[in-house]
Amino acid sequence: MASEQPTSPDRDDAARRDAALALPARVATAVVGAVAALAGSYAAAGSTPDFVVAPVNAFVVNTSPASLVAFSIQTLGHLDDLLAFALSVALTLLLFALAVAVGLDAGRRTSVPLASAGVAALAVWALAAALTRRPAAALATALPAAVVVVLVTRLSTPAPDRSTVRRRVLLAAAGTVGFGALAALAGGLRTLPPGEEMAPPADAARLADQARAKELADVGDVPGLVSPIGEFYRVDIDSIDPMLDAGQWTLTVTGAVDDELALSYADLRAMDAATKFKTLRCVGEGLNDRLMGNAVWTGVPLADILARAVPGGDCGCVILRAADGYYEEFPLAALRTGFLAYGMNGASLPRAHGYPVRALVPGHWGEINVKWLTEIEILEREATGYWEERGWHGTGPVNTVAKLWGVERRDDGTVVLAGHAYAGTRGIERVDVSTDDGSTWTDAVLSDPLDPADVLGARDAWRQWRYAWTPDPGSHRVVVRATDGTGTVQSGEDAAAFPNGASGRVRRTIDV
Ligand SMILES: Nc1nc2c(c(=O)[nH]1)N[C@H]1C(S)=C(S)[C@@H](COP(=O)(O)O)O[C@H]1N2
Ligand SMILES: [Mo]
Repeated sequence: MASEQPTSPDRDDAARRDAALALPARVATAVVGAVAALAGSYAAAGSTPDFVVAPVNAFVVNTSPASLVAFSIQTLGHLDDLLAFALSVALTLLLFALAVAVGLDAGRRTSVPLASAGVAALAVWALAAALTRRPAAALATALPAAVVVVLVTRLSTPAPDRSTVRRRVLLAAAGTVGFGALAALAGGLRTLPPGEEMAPPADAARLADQARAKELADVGDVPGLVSPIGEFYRVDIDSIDPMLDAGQWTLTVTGAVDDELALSYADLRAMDAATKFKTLRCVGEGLNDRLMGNAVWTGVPLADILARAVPGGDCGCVILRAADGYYEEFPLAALRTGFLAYGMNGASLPRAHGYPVRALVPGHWGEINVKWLTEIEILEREATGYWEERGWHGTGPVNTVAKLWGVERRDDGTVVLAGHAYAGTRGIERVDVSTDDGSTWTDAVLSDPLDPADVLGARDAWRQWRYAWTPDPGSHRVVVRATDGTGTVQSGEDAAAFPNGASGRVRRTIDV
């Protein structure tokens, strides 16, 4: 005899609820919850290493195979950073979506009210805390994600059907967009530049005036001799820069030294300051690219600090370490001529350029000019720097280069060619231009050299050049080359930036 299976209304309801929250709805809820979690994190942390995307970005960057990094820097240039960042955001969203999904799944296995939201909040919090190691700040990710889950899974009688759940997901998504906008504002305020105010050093204004006075007239839109802070190129391993508090910052000098030192920001500021020009150039830039800039830097000569520590060690080498996990090894002799900068163009060193303190090493490729500097370790034996582990050779002096950044055709038929030339501490002696593919050469006009104004007398700043020319009709192959202060002419051998820095001469075809 068939017995009637009594169906409890409760179980019916649970089944309905479960069916309404089918896979597509759970996926959508997980994604919306993940977006809310990221927005919450951004609202609390801004664009700082406490933002949950930052550690994922650091992981992506540090685990990318060297060959891929070299390839994408050369083919994508700055897009490479953007791509890595987009990938990091996507990966972070995926991780948080999984955490929310864990909650949704747990909720389906129990009739405890709000179990989904509770478990989702816990999973999201644990993930954020593990990524950022900031358990308290991680709450800012858990709360918005939990609200999304509550909005979708909250109990109602009768249990929601699919279309009700769909409406709820849309509502949660719309709410998350609004919350995201507010979070963007709040995060933006959190990321205001660090507040250290610096009275402009007198020398900074004097040097800026000097540079302006020495700039060549009539070079079109070729940049001036000092790069404004907002235009100074930037190269960072991570997309999100460290945000350091000068009051908490210390620089240690460790390793093979007679006296280990720990210097505070106040200690540095109390030392005798110097202000000087220095040009920086990235080893990874293409021959005629613009990852090269010049600024007026204020800070303390490293010789004064090393004199206190008294370095020894057998390799004559040193490694600098930074708050973003970056490290570069190079000869101690180069560091002895170096400089710790806390000012740039008369203002406090900006966060993007290493606030509160960066190293500047005369004449060397940008990469050993370590930003957000935290430690100088004098080594006993050779080590390998961040970029050298990835195949680059960028710890030495820069290659000589003349850039062709301006080609201006005048109504009277003149063509004005102009650009910048840089050879590190060797200085630029001459720039020649050929309009016949290198058969004959003519001197360009050069801007007067910027004052060494450097305690060490090093002439480590670029010069502008200009060449006005009245071409015959036809096609002309223009080539430029610089000669450094030792009389050595810029190499004519073409090489890509990887691994030793671009070499060869900038060429351009000009049709008249
Ligand atoms: N801590 C740290 N220092 C760093 C880098 C970095 O990623 N992290 N990039 C280096 C590279 S490759 C260059 S070319 C210069 C660029 O300095 P800028 O960003 O101030 O122009 O900084 C160097 N110092
Ligand atoms: Mo660089």
